[in-house]
Amino acid sequence: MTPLASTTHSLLDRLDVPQGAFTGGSMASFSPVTGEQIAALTPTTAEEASAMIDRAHRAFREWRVWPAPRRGELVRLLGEELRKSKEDLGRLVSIEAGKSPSEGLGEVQEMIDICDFAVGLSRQLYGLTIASERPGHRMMETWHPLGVVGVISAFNFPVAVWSWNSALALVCGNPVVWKPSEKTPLTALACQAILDRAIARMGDVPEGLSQVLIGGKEVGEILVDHPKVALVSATGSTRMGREVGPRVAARFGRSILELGGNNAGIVCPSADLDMALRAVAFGAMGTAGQRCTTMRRLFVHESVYDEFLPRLKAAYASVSIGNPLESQALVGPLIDAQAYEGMQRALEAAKAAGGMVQGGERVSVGPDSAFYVRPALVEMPSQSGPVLEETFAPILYVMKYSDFDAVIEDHNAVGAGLSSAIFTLNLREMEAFLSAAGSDCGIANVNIGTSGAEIGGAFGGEKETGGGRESGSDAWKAYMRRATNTINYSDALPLAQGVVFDV
Ligand code: UN1
Repeated sequence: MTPLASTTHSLLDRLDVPQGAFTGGSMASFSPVTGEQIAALTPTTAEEASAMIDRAHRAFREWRVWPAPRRGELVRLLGEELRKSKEDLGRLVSIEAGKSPSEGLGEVQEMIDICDFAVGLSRQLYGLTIASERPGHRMMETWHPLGVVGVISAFNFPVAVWSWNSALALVCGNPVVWKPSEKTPLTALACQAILDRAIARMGDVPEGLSQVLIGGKEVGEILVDHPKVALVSATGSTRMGREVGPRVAARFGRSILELGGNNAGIVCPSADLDMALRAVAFGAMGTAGQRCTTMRRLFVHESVYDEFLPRLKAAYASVSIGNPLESQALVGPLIDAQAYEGMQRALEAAKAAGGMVQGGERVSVGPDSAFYVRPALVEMPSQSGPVLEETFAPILYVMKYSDFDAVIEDHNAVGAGLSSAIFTLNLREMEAFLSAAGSDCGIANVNIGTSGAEIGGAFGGEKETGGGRESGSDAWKAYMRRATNTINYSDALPLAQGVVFDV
């Protein structure tokens, strides 16, 4: 066994994941840090997956009648267990997704935060009381648990996205069946083990409340098509969402889609350039450009372009790139060879469209099976070719602008609509960007970058990003069904709209 494999195994042992779950199986899993194999898992068969969904559905019948604050108690215990395992789980995220130590820990913090949020929410699943037009009548809306929630998640936030969905689903009265990315199954097993500790402390939780399916697309498809999965919450590419959305809709299931982003920043004449520089650097290079919220396009006003660009180029030339397990480098590896090839293809296309590329080359960190790159900065004459697409790698396309209204048009002229940012000290520009005629994204920020959203707000975006919302605000409503109730406490039966029907 390689040293990294044995480090991984001892972490998994400490996290209470049974040995048999990650050794001796036919599905190899790799770490992007070195490209080495670190585990061999056993894929879930189609029959097993169906049986697990049936089990989850049986759990639903019990869990839905637990008082919501009691369900919240389980999530409170999950938050406690996550606090205890923060270091280990954060390190496992770094091993499996290649995140810097700080970002690995930050992802676990995001899980703790959503648990806290969900615990409070468990006492706030409010409905409205509504005035009835009929005398002696009252109307109200009641929110009920929905059913089994299927979660399909991506490699880049291998644990936080599960927790956004699970913490809310559990307090809302729903069991969860999770199909993690086949690139990051180990962190999923660790999350399940951590939740199992909370379940053991709680005592009488129904069996099958949370389960993990191991495997690729074929296993995810079972969740998508199964009639007992009431809601499919899927995070991944727009291509994936185009398949999942219609299939779930065809059986009248619900879906939450959190798909691609092609997020942009605008640096205005009055921008605090020091702040913009740091925000753009984190937004575009953090997580090696592998966040849905990564900044991929940057519009810089012509009056500050010549001052800002050299500073940005210097940041790109000097950013630390390295092994996240052995250094505090800010940029870790790409997830795999395909990601590297996709990045190179996009850079070639950018050159063909007149782009001037700085960076993007492979950096040698450890074995040849790991793919580290210097983030690429590409000055583009216009927004065309690969700039219109999401390439899941650290490429920032920079364009010069002169007119504010025109840059808003360009900003919105891509398929995706996840996150956006404006850097300005001008109140009019700020408000225009946030207005109905401004950014068309689900997230629009002022003087911060596009990535690193807090859990308190609803997370998600418009257009090809899929329209789903997860995490904070009232995103919980997607995990429940709404009943409208009309109660007649009078001794008469007046009909609505004045209709007469006397028998
Ligand atoms: C994602 O990339 O799917 O806002 C999620 C952020 C993180 C979550 C990203 N809090 O960048």
